[in-house]
Amino acid sequence: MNYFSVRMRADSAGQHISGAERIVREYEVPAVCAALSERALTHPKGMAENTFITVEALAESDILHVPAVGVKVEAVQSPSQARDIIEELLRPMTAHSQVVIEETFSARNMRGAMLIAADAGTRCEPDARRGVRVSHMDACGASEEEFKGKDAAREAIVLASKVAAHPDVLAEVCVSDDPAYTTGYVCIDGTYHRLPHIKEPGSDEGARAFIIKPGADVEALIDYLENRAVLVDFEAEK
Ligand code: WAQ
Ligand code: MG
Repeated sequence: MNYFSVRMRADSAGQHISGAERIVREYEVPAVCAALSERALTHPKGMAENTFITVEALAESDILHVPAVGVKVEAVQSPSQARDIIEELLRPMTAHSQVVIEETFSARNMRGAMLIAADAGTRCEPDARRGVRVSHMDACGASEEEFKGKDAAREAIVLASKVAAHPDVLAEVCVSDDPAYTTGYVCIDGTYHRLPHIKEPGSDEGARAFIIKPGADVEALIDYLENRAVLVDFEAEK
């Protein structure tokens, strides 16, 4: 049986509102399209004016399986404490952890993630306003039940697992752009460190940054992040 990649992106007046990516079986395609169009219409950032849904067949042989990252919940009481923990986690990977934090908390309305070189602390994605959108991934064997509505944490773990599986990514920092969603994470060394209270409720902060190994082939990395179909194995967790 074939798999299909289903991708949604939605905007209003040129501003990114929502996006989602799934890999599902043929019989799930109509329900997933319906759920994603509803998500764009009921998004906390506002009802999307334009929603684009793309459905593409995938050959099973094109799909790479990767393990899910482990999850550790950090004890965090405040945004300033969250920043201290991010700093501490990133320190072994880059001398520019403050730059990473500054960039991640000051970006707004990006569709994708920024790429930051660990050695230079500089941005290296071709379109700094858009960033790089990780796509073509899903949880392996995840039921519709588990994805009712938006399970932000589970989707984030899927994305972080695809990203972490590439040898040129050293770490990821994520802050949701949903003003009501104040839990973010740092993923490093195969562990997803959940950080409650990463931002104040009501804040429009929100972005992702991937910290990239010195000498990485950035073009090949972007091709993997955008186009490689990846299923994340959660079996071991259940
Ligand atoms: N690829 C790259 N960057 C993305 C993608 C993607 N597919 N989706 C979102 N981003 C970037 C973009 O800059 C957004 O502005 C930012 O991330 C935040 O996106 O364990 O919901 O969809 O509870 O708001 C974290 C869950 C949820 C923590 C993160 O991100 C937890 C979330 P959002
Ligand atoms: Mg969002």
